[in-house]
Amino acid sequence: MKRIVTIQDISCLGKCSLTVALPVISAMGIECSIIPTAVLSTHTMFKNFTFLDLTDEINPIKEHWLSEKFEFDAIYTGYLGSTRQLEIVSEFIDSFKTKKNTVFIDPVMADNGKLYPGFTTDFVKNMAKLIKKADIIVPNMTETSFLLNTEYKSSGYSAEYVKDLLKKLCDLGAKKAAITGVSFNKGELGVMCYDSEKDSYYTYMHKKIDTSFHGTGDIFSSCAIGAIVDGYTEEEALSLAADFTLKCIETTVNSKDHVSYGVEFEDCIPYLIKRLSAE
Ligand code: PXL
Repeated sequence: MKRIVTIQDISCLGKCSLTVALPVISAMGIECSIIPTAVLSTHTMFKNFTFLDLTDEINPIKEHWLSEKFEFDAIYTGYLGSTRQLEIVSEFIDSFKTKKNTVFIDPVMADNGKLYPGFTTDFVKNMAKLIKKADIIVPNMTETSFLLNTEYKSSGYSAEYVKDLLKKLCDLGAKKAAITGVSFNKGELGVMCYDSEKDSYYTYMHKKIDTSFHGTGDIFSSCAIGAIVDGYTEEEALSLAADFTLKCIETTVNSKDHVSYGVEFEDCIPYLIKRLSAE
């Protein structure tokens, strides 16, 4: 069985990070090993969330795994909580990177033009260093602007503009970069990707639903890395992940008692499995 290790927090309520990665990756028929980086009562959209830092557990877990000679088909990092954690995760990647496996880095730290609570420009600089280790990174437009230290544009940009951003992201050291939440026309949203080794671009657009929910980035990333490990090309994986995320948002919007702090992805797992068996 294929195996992914994902390194991110547990937000005990509010579906995101590990509470999304585990069910989505498992549903795709892939073992999901985890390194929890912190335990929070909720994600950081809520006030007064608790935060237990688990940074000191990462190296002991790594040492044990090395002694057992465990291997991973992918290393997928999400929400990381501190500069020190970034350094330790960087060493973890060095220890478990092989010629064949995929390092997938989602530089979770910002959205809608702003850093999430608790993140600093020092963290951003260190995230820009971590992504040198990535086979593929998947920042949104806001994270891209922080990584490149450029202005954040919420709309009114061209495909050429995004292509330039993608090249600059790969200049930071990632082999491939995909920017999520890209929109050129009203009512349309999608993902654009650049492969620096092939010098080729890929765009996948779908309809835009004008509501935003927490955790959708984690759903996208979990599905994308699951599909890559399942043998999909990066392009196919990104398209599937975009479709699945859209399906989760549509389903949530259509649910009478939905909340803004997490999408109803559970109801969309059968869709994902059907797509996987059909393709
Ligand atoms: O979905 C990204 C995410 C993950 N983990 C925590 C968060 C967020 C986004 O805000 O707060 C704790």
